[in-house]
Amino acid sequence: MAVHVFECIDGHTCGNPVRVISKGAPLLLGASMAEKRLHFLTHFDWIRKGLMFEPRGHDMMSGSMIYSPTNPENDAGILFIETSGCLPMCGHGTIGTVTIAIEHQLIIPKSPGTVRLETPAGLVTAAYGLTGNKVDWVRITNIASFLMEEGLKVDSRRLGPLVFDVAYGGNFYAIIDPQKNYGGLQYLSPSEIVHFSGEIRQKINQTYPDRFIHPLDSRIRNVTHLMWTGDTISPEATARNAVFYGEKAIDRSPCGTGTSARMAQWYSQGKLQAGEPFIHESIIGSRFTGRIEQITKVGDKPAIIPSIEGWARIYGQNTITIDDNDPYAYGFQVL
Ligand code: PYC
Repeated sequence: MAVHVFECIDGHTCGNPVRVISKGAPLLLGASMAEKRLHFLTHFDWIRKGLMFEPRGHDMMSGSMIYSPTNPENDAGILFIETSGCLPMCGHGTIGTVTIAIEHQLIIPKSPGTVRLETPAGLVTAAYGLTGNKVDWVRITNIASFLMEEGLKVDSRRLGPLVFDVAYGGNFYAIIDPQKNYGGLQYLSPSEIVHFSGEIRQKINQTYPDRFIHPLDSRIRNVTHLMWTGDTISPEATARNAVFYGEKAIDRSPCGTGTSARMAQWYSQGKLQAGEPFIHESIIGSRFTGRIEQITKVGDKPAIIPSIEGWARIYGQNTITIDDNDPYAYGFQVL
């Protein structure tokens, strides 16, 4: 029996939480963050559960641990932890982690103003702007994102037949745009999104088994996130979305990997060109600005290299203990 102590710095990116574990992260084995992620999931997942779920966290809690890079040209490696697991890539998590790491000097970049980060999904660079020692904004250049499938069908118990596209932006997204049985995000309440999404995601992965696999990394597979789209709140925004993930979470930020996936969808459908700003609004109206930086390919699929700019703020520091003697040491969720 032991009491495990974790020093945490808590913040949020455009409303969605980011808890950076500054002390107490376990030593991980592996030649890349993808391998270290698997080592963590096999041996240390209790840490994620204890720090993310209730009573120390909540349904939307997410965070990260910072590691030395495996390639000395890079500045750090990053492991994302969430109630939903360990994502290959997390946009809001990267923006928040970079803000916290720069302000608290957890990462000293080799080239001030840019952090080169090894994520399980690949190399991500993050430019940032400072006023004094506060980070005002972070712009990440994400991994290659692409439209995987278009016009697939699923039957929702509550909404009836729905058509969706699947795109990758660091996670696989089923994107549900307005159509006959779904008028748009503005017609659904947040609790309806949570109630409808779990069943739809399960049916999508059951109906299309082994269909959504990253062409270059078969460890990244299946639709994990659902994106509901709809009318913007502000006339300045290009588009709005609500991303469902885990069992009960809706991203409060506009979702970095989701924005990347949606820009890839728009690019492939001729609705967005390289260099055009894509102002993506979240369920609470917070915004990321995306841009297509480069056109590329993933396997035989046309792909984009997207950038996503947003901001994060720190709101506290926490020393959290996980006591093996606590019946809820490894958290719980009320579903
Ligand atoms: O920003 O990429 C993101 C993200 C994924 C899940 C929650 N946020």
